Amino acid sequence: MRLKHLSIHHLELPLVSPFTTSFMTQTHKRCFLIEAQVETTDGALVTGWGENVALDRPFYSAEHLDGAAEVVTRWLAPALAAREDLNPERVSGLLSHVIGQPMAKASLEMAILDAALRAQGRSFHDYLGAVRTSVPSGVSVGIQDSTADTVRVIGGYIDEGYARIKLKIRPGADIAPVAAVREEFGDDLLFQVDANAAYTLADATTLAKLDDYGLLLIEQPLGEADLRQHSQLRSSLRTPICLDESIDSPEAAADAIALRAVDIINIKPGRVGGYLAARKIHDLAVANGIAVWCGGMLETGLGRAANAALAALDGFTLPGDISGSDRFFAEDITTTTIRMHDGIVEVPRGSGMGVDIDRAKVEKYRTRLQEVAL
Ligand code: OSB
Ligand code: MG
Repeated sequence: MRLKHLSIHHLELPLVSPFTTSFMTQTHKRCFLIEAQVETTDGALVTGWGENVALDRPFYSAEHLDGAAEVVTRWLAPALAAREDLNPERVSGLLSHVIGQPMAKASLEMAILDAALRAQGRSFHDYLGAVRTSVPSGVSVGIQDSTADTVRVIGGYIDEGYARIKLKIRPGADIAPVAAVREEFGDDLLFQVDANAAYTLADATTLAKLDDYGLLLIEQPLGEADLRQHSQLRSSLRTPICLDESIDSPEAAADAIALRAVDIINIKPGRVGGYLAARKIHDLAVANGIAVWCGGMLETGLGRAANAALAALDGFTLPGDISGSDRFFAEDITTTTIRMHDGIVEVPRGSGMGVDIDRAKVEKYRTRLQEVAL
């Protein structure tokens, strides 16, 4: 197949409530969707969609949204356009001369993958060889203004039926809210925390206090480049260490495992360069006895559908950040949306990534449309 045309739809969706991490507060979700038009070898024109998960500021990873759009349009898409023999499995190799930019690359590969699967009438779930048709649904809870608010907000998600709670922490908003949540909801609650790189090794004593609360894991306590320090911290904590920001490729995952820096990996397809790299990390982790779960980046219904399919692979043994669309959005841009019930979400299994784009909703939330002729 051949890539003929890209439309980049820049979107801004209001969040139902502000989302605060150790690095920023988001009130809106900004992202772009790539609509790729491809011509198959038998001459059919097919459209595929990809979602870019870069944040609008480079505070979580080195990429930012407008930069990712520029990288896609100036360097990535042109590198694919010349090829008559394009297929999803070739995309990452064709883009490897561009250094870094995993989220930009992931979004373009996703659009090509969606188009290729739609051309075959095949679902991503089937393509992956996933067997489970539903996955446990966890929710990521932002830092709240007070411990009382934390308990109230988490209580709401427990009442809704979420299978697992992840609470964002930062220095000064860590032990007290964690202790209060355990006290209120008991030891059976599947509960974990995410520091988004807010600590250093000098905080090892504080972090060790979390060992008293039976957490499933602590996610990314230290800086993204600090594999060696995570290895050192790991030997002084009982709470399992999960890496998010540090794992930006399959190679980084292999290094973290070799350095004994990690017990559990949060796999986010955008952060690691795409869904195919995500599957490689899954396979590598399974082979090394490392548990994985699927992370999220406040995706729209498109990205969440694809994440749910990925999370249906066997090695995803922990609940992911695959909450219902209504966790973040009053209205989504896909015709069917992800819903959580009884602690699970069903994996959408329509053609391609499993869901269809609602063009009226895309137009409603669109701030800019870029056309890229190739
Ligand atoms: O660290 O997992 C994270 C959102 C934006 C940036 C980083 C993270 C997150 C989340 C959201 O925790 C999880 C979700 O999409 O449900
Ligand atoms: Mg995280």
